[in-house]
Amino acid sequence: MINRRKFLSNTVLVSIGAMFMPALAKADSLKNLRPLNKGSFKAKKPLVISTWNHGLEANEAAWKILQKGGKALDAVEQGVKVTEADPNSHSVGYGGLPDRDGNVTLDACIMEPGGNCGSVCFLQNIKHPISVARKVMEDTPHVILAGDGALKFALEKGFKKENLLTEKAKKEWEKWKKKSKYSPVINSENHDTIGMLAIDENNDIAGACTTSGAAYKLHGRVGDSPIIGAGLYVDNEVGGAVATGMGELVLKTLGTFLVVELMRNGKTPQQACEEAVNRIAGKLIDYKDFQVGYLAIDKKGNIGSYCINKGFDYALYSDNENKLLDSDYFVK
Ligand code: SD4
Repeated sequence: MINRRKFLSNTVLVSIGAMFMPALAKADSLKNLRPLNKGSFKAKKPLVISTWNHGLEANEAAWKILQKGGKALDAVEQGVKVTEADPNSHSVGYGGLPDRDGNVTLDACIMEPGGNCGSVCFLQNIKHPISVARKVMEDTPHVILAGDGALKFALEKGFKKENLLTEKAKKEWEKWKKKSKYSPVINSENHDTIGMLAIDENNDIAGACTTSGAAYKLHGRVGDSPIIGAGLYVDNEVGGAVATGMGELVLKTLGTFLVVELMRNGKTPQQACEEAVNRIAGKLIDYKDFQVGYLAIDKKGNIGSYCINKGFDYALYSDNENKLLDSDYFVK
């Protein structure tokens, strides 16, 4: 059993504490940041794009829908469900690494072309939080349901309660408990939330984002992924963006809303993603110790991505080809 007080004083104050410090002092001054690169590229529509290499499999499911002339909203929901159900994905749904007390707690949100959105956070024991988020969007007057209320709603809607902590994830957690050291590792080792954006035949854009969040987080912690404008934002007139990585950095800069607003004001998706990473680097101390990756598309099918540290990749399915691409990065 972890001694809670000791854990809080030793681990949270020292390790997580660095991440939450509101300091500006050591952050890079904005004038020192790298000039923006113009390199967005255009993909043929319809298209689907998603974070990390598990996006390849998720894109396949989304593409089946897009290819038949289906809706972007259905495509992104069905796409990310593949990752939610995959026990080998340790940062999404079933098989996700638990919080420090051994609970798998899930965050997800979805946004449709009409500007409606739905979200669940701190949800436990439901394999497909993205589908619950869609029900929140479609069947309630609300945007976010959390914790027990989200679970109650899911059960009322016919979702089944199940154990999401796999033996493998439990073993990892037990190994971690021996030291109880909270030190988030950047990149794919433990950051692999799936965020997905699609443009359908009608030229409508939708997005979805789902995660079990940062491994061994404090019980009750909610990240950026279920927060509209942080983990995901879509404006059907302009484009969409998703975020992955250390949610606290994304929340502090409201990253995906920023990316979409920058595109509205004339930036390319690539420039917008770079500026959103620059914003983090310009404001937040210790940003180099963490990974954040942004992925964006505009209404014309231009694509951009950028991240803090090397190692973020994403999957693009367009023109009958599904491929994995590396993102450019800030810390060089
Ligand atoms: C979070 N952004 O909960 C999520 C974690 C993540 O890739 O994206 N991992 O902070």
